[in-house]
Amino acid sequence: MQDSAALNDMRLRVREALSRVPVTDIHTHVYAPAFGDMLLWGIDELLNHHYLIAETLRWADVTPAEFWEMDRRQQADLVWKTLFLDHSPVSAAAEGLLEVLRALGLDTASRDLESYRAFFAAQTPEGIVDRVFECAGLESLVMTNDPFDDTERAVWESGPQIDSRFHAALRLDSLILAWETNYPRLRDWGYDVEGPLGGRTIPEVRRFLHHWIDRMEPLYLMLSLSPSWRFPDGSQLNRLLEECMLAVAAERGLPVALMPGCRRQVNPDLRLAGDSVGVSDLASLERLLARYPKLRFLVTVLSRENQYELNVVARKFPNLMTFGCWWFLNIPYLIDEMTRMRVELLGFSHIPHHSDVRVVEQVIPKWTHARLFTEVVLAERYAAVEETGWKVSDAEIERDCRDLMGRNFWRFIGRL
Ligand code: FIX
Ligand code: ZN
Repeated sequence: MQDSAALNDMRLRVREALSRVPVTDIHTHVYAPAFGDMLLWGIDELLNHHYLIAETLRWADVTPAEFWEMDRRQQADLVWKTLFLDHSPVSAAAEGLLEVLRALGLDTASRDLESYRAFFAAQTPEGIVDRVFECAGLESLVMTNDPFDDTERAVWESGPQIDSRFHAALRLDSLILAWETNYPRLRDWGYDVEGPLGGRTIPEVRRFLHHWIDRMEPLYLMLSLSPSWRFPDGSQLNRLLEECMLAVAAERGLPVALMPGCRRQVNPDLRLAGDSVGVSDLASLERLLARYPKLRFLVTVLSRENQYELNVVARKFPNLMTFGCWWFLNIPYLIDEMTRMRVELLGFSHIPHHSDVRVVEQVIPKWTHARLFTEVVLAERYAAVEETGWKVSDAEIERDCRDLMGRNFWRFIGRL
């Protein structure tokens, strides 16, 4: 049994260390200010986050179709009324929004949505970004960048000056998962490709990838995978994965981020909120890791049931770096469980948190929770270590925290 005074003291030491270490958020869906309206911020965007929309549509007396007919402000009003006034905002997503308001100095007790709107109306995107980076203790973040998104592609093609705290990640779901829909667009852009991957298709897709790597300078290439993904299986998907994505990653010395476990659009009426979860086949992941020992894979898996197995896979393959508590896993209950399991199975050789935020202010609650559970778990583990007579210094605690909150990522991707 751990002595509670010793544990409290250790919590203070870890908290202190965590307050000093810079955070890198390795996967988000926010954009730098140079991307204009693609950077989501402000109270109406916070209320219209798809996590809250899914919760609202469980109560509200409107159909999804009626909801999408409303304008952004009416939608936000409905989310506010349903989740904050008609019921108490206890879900992780709803409470997180209140943490944003509090951190920005707004009075949550007033429940005055119009005063929150007035506050945000007086801000600029650059000002909000600076403020939330400061509040969240964030040094840099990684965006999710899709060349098939017309608005985004136009920005990249205009040669934007991107805030150096925002890094790119080249997302390939549109290319690989939606090949049948999107290969004609490659043809429109001058690539000599064919639907069944014949002729010059593979070298031409590689040429497309090189072009976008040159343009975006991404830190990694990225793909989500359905739970039904199996490897190897000779499928078109795996050919695009191996012969294009992994081949180019190897040529360019880039790591690959894989995200298995998402079942897209189980309820398309909910749009972005309509995706679900399923248990993935991690033996397939093992076979991939074994086939490509020189490639580095960042992996997060969506189902809770896969987490223990994923840690065991990480023990077998140093070319695997697990990261974050993805999406539905990003609730206090599971962040606590997952961080504990990872630290006990892997020590410090993992990346415990990423935020996945879509609205920039959301980094505040995400990183508050990330730090809190890192503190709770590490304090217990350090206290257990010290009970043996071993002593950990403050400098060692800070070193370990720096690794978890940023340095493991930069080292793994070869940029440290
Ligand atoms: O595929 C992904 O990167 C997911 O994180 C998102 O698409 C998802 O909609 C999300 O916002 C989860 O947090
Ligand atoms: Zn994401």
